[in-house]
Amino acid sequence: MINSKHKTVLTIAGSDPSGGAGLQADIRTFQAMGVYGLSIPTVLTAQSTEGVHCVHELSMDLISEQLDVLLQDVLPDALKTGMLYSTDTVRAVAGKVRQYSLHNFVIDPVTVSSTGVRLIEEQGPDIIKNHLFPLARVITPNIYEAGVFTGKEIEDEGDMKEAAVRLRGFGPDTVIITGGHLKEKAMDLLFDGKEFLSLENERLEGEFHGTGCVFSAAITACLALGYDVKEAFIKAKGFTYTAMKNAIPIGKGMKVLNV
Ligand code: PXL
Repeated sequence: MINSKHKTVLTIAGSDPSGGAGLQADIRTFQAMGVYGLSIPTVLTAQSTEGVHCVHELSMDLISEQLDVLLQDVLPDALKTGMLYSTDTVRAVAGKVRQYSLHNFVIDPVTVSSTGVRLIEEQGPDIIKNHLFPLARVITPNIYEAGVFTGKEIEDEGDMKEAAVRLRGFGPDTVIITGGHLKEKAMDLLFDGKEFLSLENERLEGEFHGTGCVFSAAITACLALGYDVKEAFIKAKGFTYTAMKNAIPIGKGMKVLNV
């Protein structure tokens, strides 16, 4: 039941009909964490647990209008972005975050799908780096994305630390790099400009769809609930790990997280 004490959390992201990733995964996560989910789709995809078939952008006018109509009514306690796809969308979102003074902004800088399909325009990463990162409370790239934004591939913990420092130089308050795909161990690393905090866990066997979406959505929910960034990191990590452990094979492809 919703009451006036409820926190509202907005996701601006792509639609994934399988619900494993994207907007639908964000809303499932918000609901599980006890916050009220608002959502603005940026693109529609045709996809299943087996992969992304195509991406269809919504018009800029529609994305801007969705933002204005919603934000003139409800100012969320936190928000996150997922798949933005076009440079125009990135610019529009940056403009609205400034215009409405939105806070607790978490960026999951989505660039490719787990199956290797491109989820952003060629110039997208540069525009995200220059226009969106400076507005963020937290950014949550995985090691592949961190490599795209810094221009240097990440292979070990040392590379991760170096990348976190460089990424923070682009303007976000805190950087959290997720290292589930690291060779040596599954480790996530936070850097807030003062210190590092790394959280490690046993690697889980199998392929999972939407881990980055669920993790960043859980952090966003925690910020809305008033946790500080380190507490949000620890809670979101535990939440995501449990959801991965209990992941369900709803289709023929990757398992989806059981949030
Ligand atoms: O996991 C990244 C991601 C985010 N958003 C949407 C996606 C995917 C991956 O497939 O489809 C809509």
